[in-house]
Amino acid sequence: MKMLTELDVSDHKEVVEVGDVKIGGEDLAIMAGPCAVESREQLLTAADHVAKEGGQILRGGAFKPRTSPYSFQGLGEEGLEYLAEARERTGLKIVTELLYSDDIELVNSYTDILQIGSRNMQNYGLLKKLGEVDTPVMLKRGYAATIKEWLMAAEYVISHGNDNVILCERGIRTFETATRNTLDLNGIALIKDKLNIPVIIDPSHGTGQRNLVSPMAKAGISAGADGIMVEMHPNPEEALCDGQQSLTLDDFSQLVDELNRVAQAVDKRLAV
Ligand SMILES: [Mn+2]
Repeated sequence: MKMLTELDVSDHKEVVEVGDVKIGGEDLAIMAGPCAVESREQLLTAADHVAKEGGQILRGGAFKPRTSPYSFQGLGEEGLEYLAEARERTGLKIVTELLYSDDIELVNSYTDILQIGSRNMQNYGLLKKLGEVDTPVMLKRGYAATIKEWLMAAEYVISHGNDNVILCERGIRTFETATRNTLDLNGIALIKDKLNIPVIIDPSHGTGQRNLVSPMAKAGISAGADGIMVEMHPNPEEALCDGQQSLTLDDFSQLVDELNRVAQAVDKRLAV
């Protein structure tokens, strides 16, 4: 029973509604798009393809937390404007990362889901501020965080007033170096068993390799995830960020087709 108590998150929602898109329950959510918003043309090309294949949510970072301060840091508000234009054009919802507390008003004025990245999972000041908005928050797992620490981070947002929380498993750092991270499918099965809080799987960061994204996306859905978030780029070779793990447009089409069959096997459906 101790274990159950430790995994308890108060008043969480089992289904989070993002406009008319439901995350959780019987629906599978598909979130896709480039790691970073690089240009208007790049983003709109990606958005058109996500919409064409039946995805519901467009991802794209306007503020990028990069390991090196000399790497591309994102387009900032210009990137948010392109995301808003893509939403207008396709009807897709938008998910984008909020990196700094100071930007919460700005990012919240554009996005449908506020993404909190792995490096910010335990930024408690930021988490408390997220309690003050109603916008759904997608909380990525810290790359060195236990499941309990991750759930406690979610609890920060919920206990400060925002129960629209979605978790995202994106892999953790282990002794294994052959892949970028180790995607913790145990965590998905455990959370769905104990809590039924919505969980999205991110096999792009979880593996770091394009060829592993599709198999691990399917594995994540089989383990109980409520949807996927994948990186997809019109031309991954030219990507300014995470090209090696980005699907091509054709790869993405094939993945959606395969996910349809996996969804049937686990009594879920691709939400439209
Ligand atoms: Mn990325």
